[in-house]
Amino acid sequence: MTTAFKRIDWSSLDAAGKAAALARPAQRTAGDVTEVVRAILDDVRARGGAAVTDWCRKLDKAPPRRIAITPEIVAEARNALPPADVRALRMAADNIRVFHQATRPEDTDFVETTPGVRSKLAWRPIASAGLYIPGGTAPLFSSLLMLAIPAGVAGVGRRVAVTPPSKDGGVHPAMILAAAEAELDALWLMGGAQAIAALTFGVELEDGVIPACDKLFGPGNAYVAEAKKQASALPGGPAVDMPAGPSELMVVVDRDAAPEIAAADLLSQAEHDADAQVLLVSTSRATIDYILTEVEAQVATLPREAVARASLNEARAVLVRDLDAACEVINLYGPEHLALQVDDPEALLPAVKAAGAVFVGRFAAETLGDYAAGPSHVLPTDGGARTLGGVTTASFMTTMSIQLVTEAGARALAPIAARLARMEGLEAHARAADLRSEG
Ligand code: HSO
Ligand code: ZN
Repeated sequence: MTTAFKRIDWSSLDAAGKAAALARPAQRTAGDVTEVVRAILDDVRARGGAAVTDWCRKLDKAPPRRIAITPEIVAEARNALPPADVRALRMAADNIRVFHQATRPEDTDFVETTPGVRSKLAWRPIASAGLYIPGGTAPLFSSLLMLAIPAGVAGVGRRVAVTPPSKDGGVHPAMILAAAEAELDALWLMGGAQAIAALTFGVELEDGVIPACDKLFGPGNAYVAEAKKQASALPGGPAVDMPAGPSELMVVVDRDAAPEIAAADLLSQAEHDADAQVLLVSTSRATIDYILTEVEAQVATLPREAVARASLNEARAVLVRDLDAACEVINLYGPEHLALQVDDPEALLPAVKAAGAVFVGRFAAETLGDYAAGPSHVLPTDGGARTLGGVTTASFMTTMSIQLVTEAGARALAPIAARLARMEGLEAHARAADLRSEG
């Protein structure tokens, strides 16, 4: 057996050992990424669209291009795909829409804190969202659905989707169909830090105008992630959804788990990226052995074997005494995806506090969630799940409080506020309150 999983015996570790055992490996691509991204952002700020076009030509060998999602283009894309592919995409889009419509947050009721003083929280969509759809080794049209549909359901007025061109400078027909399913009016073919710069500053390009966006969403490579970070740090810069690094999956199994299923799930994540993180957690050493043997058998048959093997080099298999310890591992690591393949997985849920998406039981493959179950697959990595959820309609919205005060309410509350204002030495505040309760 040659899979490279690092074996960890959890009960032998102290607190520092546990933290070290679960540490994410340092990213290979740190180096000059920061400087390159800074140069691109500075250039686009100074020169606008011309700079974006230059960087696109230089890095992607194609100028930025706007593809209008017209009925003709959509028909052409549909004809380029087998009907079953078109139906699958439609079904995924429908499920994503239904889930996000049902989970869109609603305004609260008014709460009366003092007679005559009523407040509530109201949700509003943000005005514009920039959606980055990664290209890389595979065109991830599923990520377009997972961002643009929630944004649409939230009611975002302007959704600007960008994706790198394929090697021949074009776009996969499924990307066009996904854009149509999400009711986008256009798709911009451009990628990398220059696309993030365009969405940050707003630029005029040959094919049209890209508006500066209020918030930027979506996963991407190290340059894209760094560009989002730098953009959001600019004065008045856009907000960003979350830091998104390499994808992660933690599979928790007990002795009765099906090895071929656990192995298949681990590999489904490992094939994404050489930096993808996969972890197996089990109460049984024998089960770990079965699963690792199965991983080895399956990986050799994969078209993306080399990528998967590179990822497996950083993979870990953690032996735990019981499922309480498994939950300790989960919550310390905070995986982007968590699969619970144990006897009574739902019983474990209350103890699970930190995971982007939880796949419950042997039938809940992460793959189903990646494409079609409904919730967005844009999720926090790198332990972000300890404090952050994945993309939802709420990610595309804000709350504002609305406060209604009657005359009686003002009489009751203004003296209190005035007193507190004077305690803080803020006389103008106090007078503004006094005016409401006098007379
Ligand atoms: N597992 C990826 C999403 C994805 N999988 C897209 C297939 N296509 C990150 O959550
Ligand atoms: Zn995936």
